[in-house]
Amino acid sequence: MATGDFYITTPIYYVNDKPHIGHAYCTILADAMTRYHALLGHETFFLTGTDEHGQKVQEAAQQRGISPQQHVDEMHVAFKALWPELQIRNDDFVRTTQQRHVDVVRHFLQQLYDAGEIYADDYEGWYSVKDEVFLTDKEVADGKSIQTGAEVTRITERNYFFRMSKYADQLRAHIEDNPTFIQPEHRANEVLGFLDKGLGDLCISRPKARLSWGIELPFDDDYVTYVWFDALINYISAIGVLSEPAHFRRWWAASHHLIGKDILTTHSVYWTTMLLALGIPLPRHIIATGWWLQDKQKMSKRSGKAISPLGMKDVYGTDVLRYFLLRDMVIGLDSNFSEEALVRRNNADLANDLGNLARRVGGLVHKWFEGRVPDPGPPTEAEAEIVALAEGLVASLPGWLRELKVHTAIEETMQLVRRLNKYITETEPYRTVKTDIQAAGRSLYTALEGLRFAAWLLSPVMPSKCDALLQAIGASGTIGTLSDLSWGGLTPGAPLEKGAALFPRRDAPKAEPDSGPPEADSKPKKKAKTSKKVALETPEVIEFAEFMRVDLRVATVIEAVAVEGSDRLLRLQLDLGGVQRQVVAGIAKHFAPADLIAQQVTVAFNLAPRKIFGLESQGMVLAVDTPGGDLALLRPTAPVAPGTRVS
Ligand code: ME8
Repeated sequence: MATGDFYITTPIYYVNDKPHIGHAYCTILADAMTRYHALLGHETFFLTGTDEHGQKVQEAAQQRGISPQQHVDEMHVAFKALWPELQIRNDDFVRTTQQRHVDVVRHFLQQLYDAGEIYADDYEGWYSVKDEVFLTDKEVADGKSIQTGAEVTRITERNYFFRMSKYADQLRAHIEDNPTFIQPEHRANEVLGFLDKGLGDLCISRPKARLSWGIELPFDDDYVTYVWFDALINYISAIGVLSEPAHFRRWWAASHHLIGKDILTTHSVYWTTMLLALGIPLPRHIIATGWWLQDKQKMSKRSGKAISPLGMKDVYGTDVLRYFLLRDMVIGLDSNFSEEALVRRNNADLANDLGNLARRVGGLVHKWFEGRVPDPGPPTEAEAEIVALAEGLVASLPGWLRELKVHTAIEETMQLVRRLNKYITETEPYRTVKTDIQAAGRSLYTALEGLRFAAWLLSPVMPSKCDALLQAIGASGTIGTLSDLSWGGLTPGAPLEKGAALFPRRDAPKAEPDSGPPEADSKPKKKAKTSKKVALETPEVIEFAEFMRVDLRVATVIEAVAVEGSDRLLRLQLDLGGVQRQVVAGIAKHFAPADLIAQQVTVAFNLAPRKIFGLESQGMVLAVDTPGGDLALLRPTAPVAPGTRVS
């Protein structure tokens, strides 16, 4: 393979229902990976498409009272039209009902039949209509598939079989000799475990009497082929395995199959043994992603939990949705999907860090430098550190991509953004501009240039927002390859475009639709814990002045009584040195009122008063959860005069 080629495929999606967030994720990830490789200067080819045959599609058409062909012609459009809206730039879209694909499937079926790799036999066993697979006794319990829970029925019929068992050892050797063939590694072990159980032959036909919607076997017109035998071939039919051999060889040598973990066996065992029998090299990599979960369940059309990706896109914008999906999922692991988490990401990373930096810096340039990129002048040590950080990101990117660490590539880029925010706070161009215009210009130039690096490196994730960001910082031209990205590329004097805020803050969504009734005591506590954890990863940076607006004081408890009707609340009377305050605190489960008398506590003094259980609470006592599930009060280690301000 030319080292600079990258061919990526997504699963081709069933058209028995509309696209959902799982489809959107896999396709967005493939798109972002393609764009990252393009940034590295690689030639790329990105294939997606639709899986249009099989029992599920036939049933969906029947339910609608239309022909399967009409159904698939209508349904595939939902996928095809969605991808551009999600800024997905696939090079081809394959449909398994296309003649170019059908011809290839029939050709290979005939080839395998002629070579004796396919034979007829009577089959008696379990069949799952839902998963469209035959199952062995070991894979069934209580009339259900152990793996998927789908109902199974016992059937006996004459069918055609592919000699899959013959290739088990060859496949095992390939997996063992190529540690990055199936990724992540634990999925390769899963496949080896599957092979250890003994590999049978694969039934690759369905009698037309039972299922007519499929590709007819070229050697027996009473049968159509099994939908997986048909679908898997899309990866090579679309790149011209028969019609354009040179094109095929080039891209196939660089092939990456991105799939969900639910279809690992079909890809790593069925597909690979089919290829071995056909004498076609195996794909270079099979990459299995985890699932987006909601309430611990896979989100998909089948579970009825699907959140429309279009819905999220319309509320928050495609770029924000893409950012959330790619930043919050570690490739290979499961992740939880919630609108709340998406808004948190938007506010912390995009509005607060990236958007805020662009706004601060842009505002100063417009105010003091006539809206033009300032002259950087000679750099100092502080700038050198930032240049090293930005250039380090560029150098690390190929490694992160190789290791499938898209979330790391994003996070490290955001660390640069956070560093730039800090740098602006440290170098104070808003102050130095009045005394040392050159120093102010240098700070602002450094921040703009850092933002340019961030825009390039985040462009595979948020293509249109990064374009807008480049305009806003006076960077002209389009994003090319990273070899064109070197520090100092911004031209002094270039105009910055004024525009609307790039990443507006969003309100936290109202209660999640599926979150169930709130439990009086445990719910708020749990929530507080999660939000603390997330905040540690992506702290919402605030200015010192903002922090100083919170008036924290040490107070002495002079009265503590249980609030009637609540087992959680205590009413505390606090002395702040001449001033008294009443605070209602949710600490009754951890402290006896008598033990609190004369204790010192820290209180947020200037909080707006709130009514809690009908009582006015004029502040908040600070406490922290202990690992044992208790609560500890935050207070000075030596006694101080009540009312002393914390600083
Ligand atoms: O299986 N989280 O099609 P399909 C993440 N036609 N990804 C998810 C997901 C979730 N909750 N739910 C689905 C098929 N996916 C076959 C494929 S390929 C030759 C044939 C993604 O419409 C994931 O990638 O059921 C999964 O493998 C794919 O959607 C299945 O889509």
